[in-house]
Amino acid sequence: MAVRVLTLRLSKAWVALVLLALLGAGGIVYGKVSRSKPPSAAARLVAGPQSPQIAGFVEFRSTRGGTLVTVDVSGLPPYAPGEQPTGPHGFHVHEGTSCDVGDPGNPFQAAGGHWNPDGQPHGNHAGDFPVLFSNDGRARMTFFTNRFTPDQVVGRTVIIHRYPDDYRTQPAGDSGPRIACGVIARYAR
Ligand SMILES: [Cu+2]
Ligand SMILES: [Zn+2]
Repeated sequence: MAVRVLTLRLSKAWVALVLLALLGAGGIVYGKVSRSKPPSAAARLVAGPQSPQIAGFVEFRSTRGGTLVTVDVSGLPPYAPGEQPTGPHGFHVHEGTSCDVGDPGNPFQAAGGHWNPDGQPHGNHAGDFPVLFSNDGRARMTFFTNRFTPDQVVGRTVIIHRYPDDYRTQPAGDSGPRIACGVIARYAR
């Protein structure tokens, strides 16, 4: 009888332990899955001739009600104050489909103007993004937009500019030279 009670208690304890382990493991797995969910679309950034050390990527993930945009870029030029300061950097989706450098003095003109499917003024283009703040050349940012799904920007381009975007000057916020470009492609799993 004593042995039976002991067995019963042990088995109850084991059930509790196994349940706790499953819950714990489930939580960890869930967290990992949500953080490492693959993007639906992504662009590898190509450096322009004015800042050839730039490297990085932009990812687009579907989320409830819109898209999470994640950028991770290094090799940005050091901040320089002035009437047109170098940094923080204007950052947009452009309507063109090519990152051909073209004229090295005025690169990436093949990327065209800001992607603007809704006929809005600059500052409210679907392709208008927050500026990138460099930390000794590195910028990382994730933000939410409900202006497009990842599929809708596949084939378009992302551009990083030397100057900040003022979000007022038409048609492009006076962001100046284009220092990096990436063609957005469907992400290969
Ligand atoms: Cu731009
Ligand atoms: Zn714009």
